[in-house]
Amino acid sequence: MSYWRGIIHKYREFLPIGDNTPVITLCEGNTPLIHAENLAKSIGFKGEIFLKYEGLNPTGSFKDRGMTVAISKAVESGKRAVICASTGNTSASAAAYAAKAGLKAYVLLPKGAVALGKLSQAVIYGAKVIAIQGNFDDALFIVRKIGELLPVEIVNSVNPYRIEGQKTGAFEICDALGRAPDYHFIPVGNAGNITSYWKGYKEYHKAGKVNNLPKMMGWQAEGSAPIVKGYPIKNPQTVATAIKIGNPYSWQPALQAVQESGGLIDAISDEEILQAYKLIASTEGIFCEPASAASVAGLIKLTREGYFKGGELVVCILTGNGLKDPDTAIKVCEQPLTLPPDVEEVIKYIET
Ligand code: AN7
Repeated sequence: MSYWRGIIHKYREFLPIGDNTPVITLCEGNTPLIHAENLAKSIGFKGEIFLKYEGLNPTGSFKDRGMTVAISKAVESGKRAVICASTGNTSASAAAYAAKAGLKAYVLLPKGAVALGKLSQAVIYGAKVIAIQGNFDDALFIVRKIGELLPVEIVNSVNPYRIEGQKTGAFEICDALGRAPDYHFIPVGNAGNITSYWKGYKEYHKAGKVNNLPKMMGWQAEGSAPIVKGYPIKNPQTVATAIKIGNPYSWQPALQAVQESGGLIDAISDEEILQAYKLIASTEGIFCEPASAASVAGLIKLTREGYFKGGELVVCILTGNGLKDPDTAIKVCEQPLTLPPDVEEVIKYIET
């Protein structure tokens, strides 16, 4: 049988999985790498763009790649409960994998700052949801303290197994392209994912699976750009709630990824993020969440500035599914028409 059994089964030799590790999987990974010709044309990019659509993971984001490893290792070490702070996606993923493993899950969310779809996921999977009257950074501080005091496994990306699992995204891109891209565009929040991808590319390169390495191009939201500014942001703001993080845990490894690869980390405005968000949907038929669109927004910005010579192979990571945050889509698009139930009334609006 050759059915897809998740990233641990596929990439076991690259992961810290032993004979006694119980594999807790929801069959994550194997997400599509989509050739975005329409998008390239509409932004005037003279190379190839591929979109890695991580929104098609089991809970709708890239977090599942890390969570299958973190939860499997938590079970192996005898833990009965897991805890995380989250802007939404980590909590959805932790709750689902904990449900599958039969563990208790505690998720701390910044009150009023999590997209409704993500909150609904944490609740239905049976996690104990605690809304903190503060931001993500406050919640992560509390989680790390509790992790020191109680035998509960932290499943934020402070947990190195999360980074290990997430690096499999890089393996899939290399397997699909037969090489690494020239440029890897990615949104940056807590900075775990950019760290993971760089680790993955380097390991695949070292193993002789690819001969090249990409430049790592990270994108933060302007009102929430501590790494770009060089200091923590006390009160981060952005429409892209997933990356509304003022003091990222993986700050240093993210900078290292950018420096080693010859890439960059920069900021993009909310307006540019929302324009990219709409453009990805209207040109490629792909609905990602606002934070995910930061990668494409960054590509658009650099293309306009004349950064590229032409002929480059670029991968943009679309980290999460747009259905998690329908409120934002409805807010930024034209409102639906309301008409009487009458052919004559409706036909006025149909162009052929
Ligand atoms: C869609 O869920 O931090 O730089 O608590 O949900 O690895 O943090 C989410 C982050 C990008 C940023 N895109 O990744 C959380 C959380 C989406 C995200 C990021 C997140 P990192």
